[in-house]
Amino acid sequence: TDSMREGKPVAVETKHCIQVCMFHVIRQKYPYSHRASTRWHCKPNRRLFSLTRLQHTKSDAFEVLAESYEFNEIEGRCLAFRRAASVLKSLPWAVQRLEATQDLPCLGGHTKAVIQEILQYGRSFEVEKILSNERYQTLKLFTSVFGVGVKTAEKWYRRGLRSFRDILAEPSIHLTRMQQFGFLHYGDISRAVSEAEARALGNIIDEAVRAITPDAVLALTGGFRRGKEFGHDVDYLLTTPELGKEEALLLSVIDRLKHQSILLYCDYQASTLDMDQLPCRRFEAMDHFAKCFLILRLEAGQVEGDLQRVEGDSRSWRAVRVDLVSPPIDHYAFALLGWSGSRQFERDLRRFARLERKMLLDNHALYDLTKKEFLEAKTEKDIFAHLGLEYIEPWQRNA
Ligand code: DCT
Ligand code: MG
Repeated sequence: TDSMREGKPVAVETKHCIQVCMFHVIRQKYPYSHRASTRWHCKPNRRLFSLTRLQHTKSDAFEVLAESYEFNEIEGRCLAFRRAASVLKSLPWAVQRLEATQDLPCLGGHTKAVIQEILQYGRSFEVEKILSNERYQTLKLFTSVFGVGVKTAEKWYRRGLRSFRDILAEPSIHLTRMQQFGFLHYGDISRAVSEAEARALGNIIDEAVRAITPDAVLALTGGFRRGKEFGHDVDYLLTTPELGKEEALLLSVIDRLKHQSILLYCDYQASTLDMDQLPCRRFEAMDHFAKCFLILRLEAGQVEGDLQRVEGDSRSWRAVRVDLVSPPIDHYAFALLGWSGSRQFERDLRRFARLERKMLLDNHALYDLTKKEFLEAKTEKDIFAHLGLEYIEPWQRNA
C-alpha cells in the first residue's frame, strides 16, 4: 500500500491483495471523471466479452468453467476462475495477445490456455464440452430455481430427473415452501430486474419504512448500489438510530407490505447476532442480522418505463425478488460494506484484511488480531481507514 500511495503499480506485489490493489492501480493509471466512471466497469466488460463471451450462449467462458467446478464441489478451482475473470474484467483494455496478460495477477496456466484457445480459434473446446454436458445443463437449470442449491440439484439429477416437469410430476419429492414459490414465479424471478424497477421498489419500501419510523435509515445495496443496470434481485439495508428497535422495524415493514397485498412470499429470519461468537472466519456463512427474503408484486404503473417481461405477457405486474436486511445501527457500516458486494470484492477485501493487516472482517465487524479488539466504524470510510486503504466508491467494487 505504500507503493500504491506513491502511484506505483502494486497489483503483483503479493498474491493476497490482488483485487483490492488492482482497483487502485487501474484508477491511478487510468484516471476518469466521476460521471464516466459509473459506466467504467461496463465498457471494459464489453470488450472482454468480445474475447471470452460465448456468442451462441451469451455466457462468459470463465463463468462456465467456474460454475462447472462449483457443481463438482471443487471450490479452489472455481474461485481461481472467478478471480481470473474478475482481473480480466477490471482491465480497461482488450486482451488481444496472450503476452499482454504476462504481468497480470491471478491468471494460472489453465486460464491462460483457455485465453490462448479463444484468441486462436475464437472458441474454447473445453467450455463447449461443459456446455453440452447433460449434468452441467441439468444442474444449471435446477439451481436457477429460487431455493434450490447445488446439493438439492445434484440429488434430483442422481434420481434421473432432468426437467422441471420431471420434478413437479415426481410424487415423492417434497418441495420446500421457498422452492414452491420459486417454481410458481419462475418466469418472473429468473428475469433480470432493471434499474427503474429497483427504483420503484425503493419508493415502495421507503414509503413503508417512513410510515413506521420517520428517522429510519434505508440504503440500497447489492449490484444496484454499484451502478449495475440489471440485477437478479434488489437488496436493501434498513435500520433505526435507536439501538434494539431494528428487528421490530423490519417486522412492521413486512406487515405493511402484506396489508398492501404486494407480499407474494416472505422468508423471515430472526437475528442470531451474538458478539461472543464473533469474529466469524467463514466467509460464505450467512450473517446473523435479522433479514427477509421476499417476492414482491410490482405494478407496471409504479415503474418509469416498462416492466421487464416476455413479449405477449399482458399482465400489469411482475414478481421481483427483494432482500431486506436489518442490522443494529452500530453494525450498520459493516453490513453496508458487506451487502454492497460484489462477492468477489468482499472476498478479496477480507483476504487482504486477514493476510496483510492481521484483521478479520465480515458483515458484522472488524477485529484486530494483534490488538485483540474490535475496531469501531460509523461509515464505510472508517473501515477502509482502519485497513489502511484509500476509500473506493461502490461503483469501483464490481470485481
Ligand atoms: N451477501 C452477503 N451475504 C449473503 C448474500 C449476499 O454478504 N448471504 C453480499 C454479497 C453481495 C451482496 O450481498 C448482494 O448479493 P447478491 O444480491 O447475491 O449479489 P449482487 O451483487 O446484488 O448481484 P445481483 O445483481 O445478481 O443481485
Ligand atoms: Mg442483488
